[in-house]
Amino acid sequence: MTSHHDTPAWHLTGAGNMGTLAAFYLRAAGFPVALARGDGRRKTLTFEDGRAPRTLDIPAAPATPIRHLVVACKAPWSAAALEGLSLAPDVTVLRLQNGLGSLDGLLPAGADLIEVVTTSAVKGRHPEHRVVAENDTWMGRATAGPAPAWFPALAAAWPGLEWAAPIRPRQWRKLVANAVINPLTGLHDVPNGRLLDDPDLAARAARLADEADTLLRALDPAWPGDSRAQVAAVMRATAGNTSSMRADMQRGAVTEIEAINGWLLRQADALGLDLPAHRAIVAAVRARQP
Ligand code: KPL
Repeated sequence: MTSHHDTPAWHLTGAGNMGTLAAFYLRAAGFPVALARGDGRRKTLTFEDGRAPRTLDIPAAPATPIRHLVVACKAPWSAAALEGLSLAPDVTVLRLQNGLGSLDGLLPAGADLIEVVTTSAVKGRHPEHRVVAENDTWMGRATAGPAPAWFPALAAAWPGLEWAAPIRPRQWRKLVANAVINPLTGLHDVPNGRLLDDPDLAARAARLADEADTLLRALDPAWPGDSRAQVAAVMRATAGNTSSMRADMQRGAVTEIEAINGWLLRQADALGLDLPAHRAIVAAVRARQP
């Protein structure tokens, strides 16, 4: 007999690029995946490595309550995406979003929150999603501990997926890269690599990286504080890319600034620290969005 512990049935909220990628791998692992709300959707995934395109049908949700949920909507839409969903008291949530803290206060007290940090990249818009890079992906909780029973099956189907316990160092690294690269590329409408080539932008990036290190060191004295170099490596690896915030700003959408640099500012406030470069850039992005 198969119990739900062996074959979790997943619900998905946010069937954009990352949500579609997660649904594709969950399905490849043999797990049912349905949309948490709305009508079913047919997606096409294409790959840059010559693999044939794949069609993915994500049906509408079967019966609730939801026991396994992927949250892959943009961070600012989290509250709206979860509103009215019937979540089991011990729901397992995979959070596949930029930034930190976007589900705080939105989940049942007994929820098992598993954070996902990925360096994979998917482009395009519904219904066509182009998988441009399958790199490393980490899943883990804020605390150390073993992976759930379903994890090995998923890791076998999801290239580069590893369990990270705790997830925090991975999250903080990604957060700093996003906090430096995203608002600068969005405000100046440039690809990521321009932050290496333009001396003025490079200096601003260095200040943002240093301020982030100051805060993260205050939160955890073991934080390595090498963000300048780490972020420069991301800029080099993604030099031709349009960051997600630049893309949001180009189409006049609300950005993830509150979950990225806003999270840094909230932590800094709580510690009585000032991060003037982050304060200024958050204000500049807010002034430019709807
Ligand atoms: O994750 C990213 C994003 O655009 O949100 C980076 C790492 C900055 C790559 O573009």
